[in-house]
Amino acid sequence: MRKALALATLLLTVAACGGGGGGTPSGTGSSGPVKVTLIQGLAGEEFYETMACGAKAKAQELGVTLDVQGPQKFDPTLQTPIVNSVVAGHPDAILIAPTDVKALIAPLTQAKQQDIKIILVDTVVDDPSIGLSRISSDNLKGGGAAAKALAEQIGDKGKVLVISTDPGVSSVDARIKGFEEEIKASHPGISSLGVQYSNNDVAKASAIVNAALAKDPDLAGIFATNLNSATGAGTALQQAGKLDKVKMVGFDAGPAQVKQLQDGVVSALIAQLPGEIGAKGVEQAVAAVKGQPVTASIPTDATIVTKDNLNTPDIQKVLYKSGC
Ligand code: T6T
Repeated sequence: MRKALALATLLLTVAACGGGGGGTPSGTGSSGPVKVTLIQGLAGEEFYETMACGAKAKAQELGVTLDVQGPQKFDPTLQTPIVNSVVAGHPDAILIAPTDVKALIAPLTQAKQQDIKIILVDTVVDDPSIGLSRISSDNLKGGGAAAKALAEQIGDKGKVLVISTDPGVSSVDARIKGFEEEIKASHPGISSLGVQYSNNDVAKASAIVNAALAKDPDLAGIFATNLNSATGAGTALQQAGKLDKVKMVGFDAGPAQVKQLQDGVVSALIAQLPGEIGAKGVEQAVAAVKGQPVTASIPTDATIVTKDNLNTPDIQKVLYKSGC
């Protein structure tokens, strides 16, 4: 486990990126600080709240006026009205985590046509012309690391199940791809039962696990591709008394997930750097508004968290928080 986990610590150097102070943005004609709005994928969820904290700190440092908004569910039908309302207020730039690769293309195209600079954080849309900068974890690599970690946990053999949120979310789709490619390429003793979708709902993730345990009592491992899927899956394993039989690796490191790690419910978490994603998003937004160079793609680090390294200072720094 330690070998795989040591190897699986992902170091994706963050590309240097342009920054810039506040002040009168070029091309907008308006005076005063650069105005930026961060549109989260889900308000109140620790990944996006940690992102907002990073964005707020950078905004304060650069003299940027930052507004943060987000839908109450990770749902494009709820996020789109927020985008439309923000566009009507005409900020200089929008940072957004699109909740669907296709559904957010039209509203973001409207924003682009009004010369609002768009920075994509965490997730993307299928239209490559949208997003002057795209900032996220290397999710394909993260999925591969999860596969290595889970294989180590289950003795490189047995049935595994992937639980994700919804098809069409770029981040978790890439994690699934990375996971399945690694299993297929290097773990012949492991058979994947495929992917089931929790719609980012904790209770639904639990229900999926309960059904999977009934259908495949010899289930050996679970990969949960995001925070709520992992929390729900872990709860089901604990309540079913299957912690000794089924091992789990989950993406993200929110408070509930860290407790599950401490309680032995989950074997490893893959912590992203949402705070850094938010901060770099603000930097790129200011650079774009001021006509300075912008970095098109910025991959950020992801780190495997285990019981063994949880209390080290470096790991404590990457755990998500509910507010700042
Ligand atoms: O895993 C993160 C994020 O990277 C993903 O795009 C959606 O789910 C989370 O927000 C966690 O809930």
